[in-house]
Amino acid sequence: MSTDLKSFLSACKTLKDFENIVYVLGNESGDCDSIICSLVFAFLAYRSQNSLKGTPSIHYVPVVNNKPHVVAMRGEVAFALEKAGLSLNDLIYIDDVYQNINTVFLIDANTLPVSFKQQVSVSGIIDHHADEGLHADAEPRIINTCASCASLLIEYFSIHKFDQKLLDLLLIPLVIDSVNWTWKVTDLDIKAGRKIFNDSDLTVEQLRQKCKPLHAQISESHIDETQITVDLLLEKDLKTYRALHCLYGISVIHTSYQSINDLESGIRRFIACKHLHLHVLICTIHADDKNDNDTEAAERRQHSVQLVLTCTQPSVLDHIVTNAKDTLQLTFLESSPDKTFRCYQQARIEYSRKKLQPLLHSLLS
Ligand SMILES: [Mn+2]
Repeated sequence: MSTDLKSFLSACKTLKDFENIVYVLGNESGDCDSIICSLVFAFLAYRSQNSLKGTPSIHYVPVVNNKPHVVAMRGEVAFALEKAGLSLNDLIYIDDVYQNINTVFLIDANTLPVSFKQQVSVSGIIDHHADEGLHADAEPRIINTCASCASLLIEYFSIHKFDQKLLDLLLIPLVIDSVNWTWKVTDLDIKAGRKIFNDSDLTVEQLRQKCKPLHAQISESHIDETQITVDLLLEKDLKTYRALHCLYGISVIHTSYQSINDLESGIRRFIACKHLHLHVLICTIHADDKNDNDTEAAERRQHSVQLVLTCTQPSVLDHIVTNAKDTLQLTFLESSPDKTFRCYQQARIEYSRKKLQPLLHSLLS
């Protein structure tokens, strides 16, 4: 029985009995939350089953739903793995196991990737995105709003003994996704934070203070997005969705669109290569919050959002903008002469991808 993550992952790589494998799949963006949560879930599911029955009958294998060279662009993933004594090479990537997948457990997602061609059953779901209402038989089927999927995992495994090391690892996506306890924090996240620090009285502000050094380390691990190619940048945090007659992608970056060289031609190339009808780029710019020493300052924290919409049919963009501009409070910035590439300032910053996508989806259906 593997007692640490590294030997667990190498044992997973040698499994041959594909019928009994449940692949624990994170979401397509291959972000830190997805990767760490699918890893920890698979490890704990394997271990808790092992302690119950001896030899596990089901093998839970964590899978990164993205390509290694794209995940390598996420400095924070390498940072988190390093804390757990792992490297990017220890992970199992979708392309290596795709052919063998019969059953998946979805973590940080509640639908199968649009790229899946074969028949796959979904055995369970733990996720914090908008519920798309699919896979009703999944057990468990936990879909709750909170900053990080890590909080749901901590709740789910609360009856088991959690090693501090695993809790410390889950703290990393929690700090990233809550922007150090200032963004989308719910009671579930606070509960998880209290469990991690083994202190049931901690306030959000205390959690924020405690995690400040970690948050600073995470920020330093980020790769400078202005230094990587447009194609890689758009792919780095991409999610693809299928609407009635349309395949669309939403990428998130953390710099202004103006700072990216050749963005427009890059997006057009990307759309053609990914067979997308529409691409939405969300530019989320968090100001440096090193000087925030109090909650009030955190609330005043500068955070701005730009939306870049690209579609070969300008009428589709007309439709989206006409119907979403009030909700999102869009201000026009610029567009290509043919209006198939448009940039807006988005005042409603709480419409991140999680909230924007269902809105977009309803407009495209
Ligand atoms: Mn997540």
